[in-house]
Amino acid sequence: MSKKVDYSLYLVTCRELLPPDKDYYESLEESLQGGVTIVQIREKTAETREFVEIAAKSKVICDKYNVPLIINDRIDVALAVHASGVHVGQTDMPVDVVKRLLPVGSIVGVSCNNLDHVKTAIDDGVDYIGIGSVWATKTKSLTSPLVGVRGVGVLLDALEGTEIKAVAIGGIKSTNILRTLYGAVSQSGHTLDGVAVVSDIVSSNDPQNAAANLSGIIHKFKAQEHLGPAMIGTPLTGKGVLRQALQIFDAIKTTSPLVHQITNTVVSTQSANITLALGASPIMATSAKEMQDLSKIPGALLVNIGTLVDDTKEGMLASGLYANLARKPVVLDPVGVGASQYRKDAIKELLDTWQVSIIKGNAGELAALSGTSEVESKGVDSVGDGFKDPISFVKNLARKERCVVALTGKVDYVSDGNSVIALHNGHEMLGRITGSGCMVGSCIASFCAGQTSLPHDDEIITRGFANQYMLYAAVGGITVFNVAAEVAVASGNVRGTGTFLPALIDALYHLSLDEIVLNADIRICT
Ligand code: 3NM
Ligand code: MG
Repeated sequence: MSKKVDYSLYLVTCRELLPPDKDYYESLEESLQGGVTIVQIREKTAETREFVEIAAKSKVICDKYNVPLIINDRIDVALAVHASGVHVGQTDMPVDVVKRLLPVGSIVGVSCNNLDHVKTAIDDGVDYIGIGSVWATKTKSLTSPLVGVRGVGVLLDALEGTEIKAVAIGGIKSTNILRTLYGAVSQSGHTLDGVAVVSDIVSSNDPQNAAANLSGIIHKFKAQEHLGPAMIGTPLTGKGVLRQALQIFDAIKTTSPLVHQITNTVVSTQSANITLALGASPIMATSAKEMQDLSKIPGALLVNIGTLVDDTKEGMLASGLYANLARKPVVLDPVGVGASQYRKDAIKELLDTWQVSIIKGNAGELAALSGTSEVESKGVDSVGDGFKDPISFVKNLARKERCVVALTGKVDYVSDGNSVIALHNGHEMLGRITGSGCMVGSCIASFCAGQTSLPHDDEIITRGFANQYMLYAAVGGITVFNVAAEVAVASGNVRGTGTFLPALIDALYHLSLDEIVLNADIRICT
């Protein structure tokens, strides 16, 4: 029997977190008025009599709003107040016993932290699972590792083909809920049925507003979920993509958008110069303390981990979060991520903290990032010929990370998880100077900023990190840089690697639309 339950905004109560002087029942009712769709009463220290009284009174309030009431852990309390169901943890009463004790049709949910938990929950035939903790939280002392936004998707995969619903829990608030909803996705594209929240609602003086805020984001997200990668005018043509890229190129020249770059110490000057040559405006700030201010300026963010240290990592974590909030595109260049465990851990932390719009890397870097050993790296360089099937690789990684992926190499491959585009421009001199990959990152970020400056008549909640627009930015950034390299060598001014870099900057500075059209080699892969 299927129970029609709206899990989208799942409130878990906690009297200890109420603001001073805030009445528990008043807070509950206000949060229901704000759009909470299901309530779990969670009492860890109340005596049984008190728990039953709270549950009974809460039930009356929830009934008024036609919202199901779930009891945490206590079957007896649920039976006593005719609750809609029970939620149990991994060390609570086993689900088969819970189901035997509760009336037929009751909702049974279970907390899951890993794949084994989910598999057991499927065998037990629960109605929903609570996946957590996704983010760090002070509300509950955690005994299991954090799942992380990207880890949720792996658990959602296991639910494919079942009717079991899923909510995420732990540290979810108005500032990270969109990242949570957008980033937690199964391979076949299923997202969460809802999010469960304690402190962001309960500890608010205005729980109605707090709930309405979350509910608003959830509903907008759900309404726009169908606007996936397919939104790009399909079928794509090389000419069509080029036209879009040229439009952005033009927008960069006319609006000179700011491109915030936290990059490595080897390349920062040339990255700033290449950005200027393109007509955009670089700012190379690294301190976490200035990230909030910088996110207010429109543009895009580039994060490059080439010479990562702890302090800059703090700046990167903060900058991406603020960029997400401001719906500003974020480009990640995971330089040399395969070289050390420190870099691997850092990339995981960055990708679990914010939603990236574009990931750009060579085969070795993207292999390390995705956890495959198919391609090895030597320091920051990729070893060997790259992937056997680069087209499938970029497409799958783009789906998994919910972003555009650009794999650089002799041929560059760009995918939004739907289409794959091969770019055949470039010159072998690029491989002989330092920082050409990093400069490509600057060009892509400049195109993201240019894209953001273009007028849009539709309101898309995930705009800043929505891949449907970022595909053109990635193609544009890579193409103009590579065409500039060809033009630089053809100019006859290059005598070696020393003169190549200034010739490249000059070529990009003077690059015309005609030159791009004449030289660009953009091919749609089938
Ligand atoms: N269960 P907040 S985390 C009740 O991981 C609960 O199963 C969790 O509170 C789990 O929204 C959690 O304030 C607390 O972070 C969530
Ligand atoms: Mg429990």
